[in-house]
Amino acid sequence: MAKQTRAAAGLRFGIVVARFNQRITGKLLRACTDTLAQCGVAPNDIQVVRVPGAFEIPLVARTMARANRFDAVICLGAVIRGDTPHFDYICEEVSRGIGQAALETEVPIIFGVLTTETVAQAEARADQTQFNRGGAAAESAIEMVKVMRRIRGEADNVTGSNLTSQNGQARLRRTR
Ligand code: INI
Repeated sequence: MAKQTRAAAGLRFGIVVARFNQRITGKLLRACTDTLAQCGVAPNDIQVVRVPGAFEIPLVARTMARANRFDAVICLGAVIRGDTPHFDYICEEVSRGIGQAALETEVPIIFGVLTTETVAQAEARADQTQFNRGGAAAESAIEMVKVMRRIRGEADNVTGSNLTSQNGQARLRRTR
């Protein structure tokens, strides 16, 4: 269990999570919200929006980012290769769409979407006891909020300044 910190207290996060492959995306979501909570984010400062599949993530992520209600948006999904080129179309669109939304809105939008060849690969990356991409996405979101605030010269009320990761669980190392 990671050490509790208040490093991200007061920050607000939107999470967009795909229902497709819910057995996996549910675990990503759990690790993501657990990590945010461990870093001091209040439950009321987290809004979770569910979408049918990864393809729908970019539109909702962009809309959340433009709403001026979130310091960062975290995207969670699991795209697993099947027998058709469907996988490639979805992966291309979700990655391009998330990247484009972040550049357009200048709000950190984190790519926590698994793109794997097999179900086993996806399960390994959503395992609570191993490296979990949902927890890592939460860490990246906190770090990016801090990075953007520093670049903009804004007050940085986030106390830790270096995030380190252990099994996808956040640990903050205070450096000032
Ligand atoms: N959506 C996923 O999130 N993961 C997948 O693996 C997947 N596959 O394999 O089909 C998937 N398809 C649904 C897609 O994201 C859209 O929801 C659907 O096409 C409607 O637009």
